[in-house]
Amino acid sequence: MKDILTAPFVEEMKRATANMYRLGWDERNGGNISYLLKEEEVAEYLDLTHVIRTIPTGFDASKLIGKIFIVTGTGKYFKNVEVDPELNLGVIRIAEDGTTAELLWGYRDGGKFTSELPAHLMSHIVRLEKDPAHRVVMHTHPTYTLAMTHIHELDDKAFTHTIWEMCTECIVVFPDGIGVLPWMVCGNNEIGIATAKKMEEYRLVVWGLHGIYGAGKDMDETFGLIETVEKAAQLYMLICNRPHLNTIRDEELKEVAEAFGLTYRKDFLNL
Ligand code: 2HA
Ligand code: ZN
Repeated sequence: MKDILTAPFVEEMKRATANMYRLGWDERNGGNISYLLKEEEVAEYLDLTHVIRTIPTGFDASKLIGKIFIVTGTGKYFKNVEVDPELNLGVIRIAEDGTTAELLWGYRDGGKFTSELPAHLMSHIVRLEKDPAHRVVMHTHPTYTLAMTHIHELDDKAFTHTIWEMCTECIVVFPDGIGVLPWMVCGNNEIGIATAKKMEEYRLVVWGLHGIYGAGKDMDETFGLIETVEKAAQLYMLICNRPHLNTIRDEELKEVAEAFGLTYRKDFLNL
């Protein structure tokens, strides 16, 4: 059995959390990541018959029975993941009952997975139905995206349109747009259901006055989606109170989307 601290999936979690912390997105215990792993890759590092303990999830994830995830821990700080992965991360498998997580590694201090597990697992279920290659759900508190939710209308079309307008590449990176939820209480099944509903249409879901969710087929794609939104939101916050001399017009957004042969949200343009 190989040492799990050398596993590529642990390394990817360390790198992602460290990057996000240093970008200033994940203060204190802010943010969480879940990453669906392949059974055969985990079996190189862990005895899959050895369950350390079981933890109730509080909701039914029957569609994910037997699936294994590496997940950031509740109350744990992104800045500490790279220093002590076994304390701050856990590898869990959804048990036969669909409502229990079997801990295979991690949460060494008796801890458990992120309080946002409902939003993560419900999003995984929806995104896997859209794309069997889907793997990662990431939640974070990027500063400018969050700032933008204070001053911008919280509507899918309006928000996506403003972000697309900020830089040419945005429509190329997320032609499917951004879903937006109003302020809601976090950490419960209700926000999980609302997030997953948006994930039927989008890989990006903004939580008004809280943060953002991204979903993708690997860590780079998911991180890249969020950092592109954040870059555009930063541009918006830099220019929103100045006269706009130039803008990317809707005909030009259409031109870019067509030049790249993309299926995009045509109904989000005013043409
Ligand atoms: O895990 O970000 O939304 C801490 C959070 C909750
Ligand atoms: Zn959060």
